[in-house]
Amino acid sequence: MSVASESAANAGVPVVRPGGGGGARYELDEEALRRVLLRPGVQELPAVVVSVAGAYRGGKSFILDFFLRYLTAPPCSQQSGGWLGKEDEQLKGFHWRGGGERDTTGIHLWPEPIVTTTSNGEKVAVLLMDTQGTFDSDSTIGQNSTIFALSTLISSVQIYNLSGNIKEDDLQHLQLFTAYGKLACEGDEKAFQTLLFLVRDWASEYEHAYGYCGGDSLLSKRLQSKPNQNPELREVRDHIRSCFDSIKCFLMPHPGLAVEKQNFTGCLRELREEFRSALLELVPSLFDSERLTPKLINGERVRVQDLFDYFRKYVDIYNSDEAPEATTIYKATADACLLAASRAASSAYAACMEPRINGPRSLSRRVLADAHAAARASAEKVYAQKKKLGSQTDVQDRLQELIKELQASLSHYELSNDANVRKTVSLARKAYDTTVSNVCGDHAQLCLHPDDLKELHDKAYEEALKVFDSAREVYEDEEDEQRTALVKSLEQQYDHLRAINEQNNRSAVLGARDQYVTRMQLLMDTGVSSHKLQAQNQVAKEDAINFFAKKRNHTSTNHSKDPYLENLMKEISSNFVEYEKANINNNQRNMQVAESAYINYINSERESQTCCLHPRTLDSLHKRAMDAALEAFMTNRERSEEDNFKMELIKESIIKDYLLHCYNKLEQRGLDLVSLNKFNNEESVKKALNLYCMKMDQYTRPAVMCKLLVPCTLARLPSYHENARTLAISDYRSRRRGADGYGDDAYLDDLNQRMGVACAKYRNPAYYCLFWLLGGNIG
Ligand SMILES: Nc1nc2c(ncn2[C@@H]2O[C@H](COP(=O)(O)OP(=O)(O)O)[C@@H](O)[C@H]2O)c(=O)[nH]1
Ligand SMILES: [Mg+2]
Repeated sequence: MSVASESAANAGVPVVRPGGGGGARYELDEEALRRVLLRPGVQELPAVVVSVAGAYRGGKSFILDFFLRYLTAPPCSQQSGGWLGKEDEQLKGFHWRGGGERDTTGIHLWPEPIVTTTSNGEKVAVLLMDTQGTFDSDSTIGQNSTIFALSTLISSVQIYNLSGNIKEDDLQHLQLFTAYGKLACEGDEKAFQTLLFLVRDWASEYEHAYGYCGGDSLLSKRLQSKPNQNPELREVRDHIRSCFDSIKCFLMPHPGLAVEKQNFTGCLRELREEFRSALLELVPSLFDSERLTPKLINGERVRVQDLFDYFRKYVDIYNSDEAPEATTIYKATADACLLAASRAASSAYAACMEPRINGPRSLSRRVLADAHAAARASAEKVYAQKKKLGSQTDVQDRLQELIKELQASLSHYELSNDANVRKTVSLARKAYDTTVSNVCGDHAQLCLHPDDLKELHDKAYEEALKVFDSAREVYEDEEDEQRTALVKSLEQQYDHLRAINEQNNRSAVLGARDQYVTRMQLLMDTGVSSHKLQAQNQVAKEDAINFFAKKRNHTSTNHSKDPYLENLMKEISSNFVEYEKANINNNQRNMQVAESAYINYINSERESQTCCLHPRTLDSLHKRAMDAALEAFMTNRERSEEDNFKMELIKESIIKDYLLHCYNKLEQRGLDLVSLNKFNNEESVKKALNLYCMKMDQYTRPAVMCKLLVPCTLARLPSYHENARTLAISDYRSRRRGADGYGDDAYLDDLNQRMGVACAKYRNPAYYCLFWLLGGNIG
């Protein structure tokens, strides 16, 4: 083993730098590269290229210098471990004390390839590569991707120097670098050879031991891809595995507190024992003659001088317009990564919203707004927690996009919620209608007492709101406009039902009144007794009430006041007043008929106004005329009645009621006849008495004329009296009508008595003397 003569340099040679001159993206320092690679005696040898890549101040140069110590140590000390150096020997080689300053990012090569021999005696040249990048902005990530990709393409062992642990973003960066590296590869074979995760300052030795042993177990845990794993994470792992032939991991302990001191020289005594042991395990694993890994491209060993061409080729590719800007790739990856984060956030949002929207209850405006706010907050949290590539601007922009998408989702959920509200409202309205239908299936037939309708509405309203409230989520202090609208529509429905109810109640009243009228009309062809009319009124009224009650829906309860029933009663009362008037008219007509019959009868029996009758004859005539009148009165009634027995009763009642009056009238007329008859009889008595007196005067005239004849006249006076009396009685009788077979006749007695009195005058001589005294003849 030998070290090239120009080993005086104590720093790596920068061969590739980002942002080179002449518009190229990357600058290849061909001169420097030639100086390293095209050395006689070395350029022909197969190359073993070990690269250490990672973030700034990660201890890369420091560890590279131990690689140098090993490679430059004599074989015996390589085997004994003496290669680690003396306890106080300062560590030299790649410049490792960065302090506050930062080395330019890019690829640095150790100026002299180190020639060594493999176990089968073949000479190979080992090239040490220091690749440093920063990951603090889009552009540097873009550039670093290229630098890292280049170093991975060129090296046979890529050591990914990480601090503390293999973190998720370390894997994501690696995915990006390797994806970019793959761009420059041809064929389907694995693009890269060996990857070694070198985890510095490993602190969880109890969990995973230092060295390869713990490294392997940590690695298998980190690179494990599980079926139920987030697809995004699984993809990163699958990709990394697909890129490398071999992947290993080594856990380095912390070197010790001395590294933090300003005067730290890197000499052995300043390093922890664990760190030293780890070096003794790590470094030979890379450079031991048994384990050297020559660089292969397409299965062919690559010579040192070939690397020059590869460097040029790869840099050209990344500088050409065909290759996408690393930034673009990075951006694409970052975008995909941001998209994945935003998808996860959207899913979180949906996971919060779906159960609320698809739940059994529709949400009020405020509840929905709050649900959205909460879901959005959890989405934003998920987004924030996701590992993301990309600049702060990209992260923020994607977040704004996400918020817009969530807002759009909200509109979608609002529509669903609206549909739910409509369903809720329709269920509530149905509950209202069903409650009403329980009382009256066909709402058009609704006929209830207004109080019952109000009660029914209240119950239906309560049912409807119960249904609505149970399917609605709303804050206690919130005014729910959907509920307000429902309440309004239920009130309108009530108004509608009230109108139907009013109409039906009115037509029930009309129907009932017609029922009453029909029944009452039966009595209106003829006059009936008031009692009968009252009885009929009662029956017709009950009929009407029953009719009205039947029209009412069966749950109608009894109320002390029923406006419609009251209306019906009023109608019936006013109708009854009319019927009473009509009945009086009918009866009066009947009475007139009866009266006419009476008069006709009397007139047919009596010859003239002046005829006088014996009072008993008159009485009997009156009774017969009365019968004729009654007959006429009753005949009229009988025509309209059907039941004989009932007819009899009616007759009775008629006599009792109207004929009492009628009788009186007829009696009055009878009485008039009596006084007329009395007058006629008295006149007849007077006329007969006059005739008697006239006759007696004739008989007594001679005695008046001559005193001498007085005694003779007085002697004949009884016979004169008898003759005159017979004449007078005959005259009296000639004026009488009808049968005269009555033994007693007061008028005749009166006539006889008055003729007796008159006769006494003629018996008195003074009667004659008076004439004489007066000196003359009376005749
Ligand atoms: N904590 C810690 N520090 C280290 C380790 N190795 C080296 N250092 C210190 O880290 C600093 C940077 O080292 P350097 O090799 O220049 O880092 P580079 O920028 O990655 O090349 C130096 O001061 C080293 O002493 C290590 O394994 N752990
Ligand atoms: Mg360094």
